[in-house]
Amino acid sequence: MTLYGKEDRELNLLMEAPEPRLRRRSFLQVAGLLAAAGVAGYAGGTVAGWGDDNPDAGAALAQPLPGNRRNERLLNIYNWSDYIDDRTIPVFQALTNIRVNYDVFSSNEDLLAKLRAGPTEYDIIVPTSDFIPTYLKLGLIEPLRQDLIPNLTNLDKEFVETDYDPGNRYTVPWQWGTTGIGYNRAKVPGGKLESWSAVFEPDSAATGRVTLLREATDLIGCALIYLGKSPNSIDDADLAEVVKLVRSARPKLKGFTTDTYIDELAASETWVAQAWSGDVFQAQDQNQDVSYAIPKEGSLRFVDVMAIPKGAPHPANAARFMNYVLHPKVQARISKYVSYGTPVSLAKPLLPPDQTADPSIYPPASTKLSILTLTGQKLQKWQAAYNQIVK
Ligand code: N2P
Repeated sequence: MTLYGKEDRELNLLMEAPEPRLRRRSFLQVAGLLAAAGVAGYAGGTVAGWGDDNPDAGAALAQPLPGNRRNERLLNIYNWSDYIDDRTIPVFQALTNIRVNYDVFSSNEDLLAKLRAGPTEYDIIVPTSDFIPTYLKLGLIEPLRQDLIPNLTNLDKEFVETDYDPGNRYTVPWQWGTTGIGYNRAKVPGGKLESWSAVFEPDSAATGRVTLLREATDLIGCALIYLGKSPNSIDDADLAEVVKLVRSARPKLKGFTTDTYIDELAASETWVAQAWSGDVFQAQDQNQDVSYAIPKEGSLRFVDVMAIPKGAPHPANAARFMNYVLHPKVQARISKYVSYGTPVSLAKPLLPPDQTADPSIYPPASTKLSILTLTGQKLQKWQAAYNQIVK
């Protein structure tokens, strides 16, 4: 693979001064405008320097691609909100002449419900890895065209030798991170937070300024950790304690959210939020008083993975996108922007050293972090507990 071609437009894009951050809405507007310009607009984009990452060149850009169920140069992606930079999609479109529709969801529960409701148009979805056994059991995803994803060899071993999908037959990691607390140093006593008590037993002075994640696994898992239980417990008594704890916190909460807390923290509208690591750093870019903590009681680590819904219209286009995303320069660009961890170590030399050295983004092995497993009855039991808390 050519990493540093002379005319490597990807590298040039990466080295340019960072753009002001595009919020979710403005990103979608940009994507919409690009899409409205039509695929012909992208065919003019040169592919020089892309080398063996771009098998399509010149006139071939207009031809249908083999391996899709529908003969269209189209790709429908369904990813989490605030989880991509503003260049990756336009550059992919320009390089491949595949038009991308990019849509966002806000929780694993929403994503799974949508997929269970019947066929969708999506070619790529990005569930959290602990949900993969459920997707497989329900027959909701299909094997990848690995022959179209040679960059799978770029993945770090720990993202290949997994228990949820050994050998990446069904999934390709997108980014990974931790669950913790985003907080405003100017608003919390002593300017520092260290315990889950800040969100599960909030200070009265913070009433209406605290949010919890609207995501069953993080909510239940972290509450179990705070209560000193196993983060994988399905014990009825443990779950009853979790329900009691979070229900008594409710009157002090602003609410449960996964897709508004970046803006709320940035605007100092909220002071304390159960949050995913990179999201908090995105808020910090806008408000220097915002900090991130992995509580002393320990927390959770997650990997979000790309997968192809069974029967998706454009599985070959999806595989091409996965291959593109595994390019170290693309990984670096996404990771730099969203401040989550990359599963491709080859991308790390291309990232700002203050990011790769940041223990909040790349926690040392000594940090108390668990990875959830959602096998057996756990999902149903946790969902029931979550419904008693949130609904
Ligand atoms: C990005 C959300 C990360 C997803 N905004 C957590 N699984």
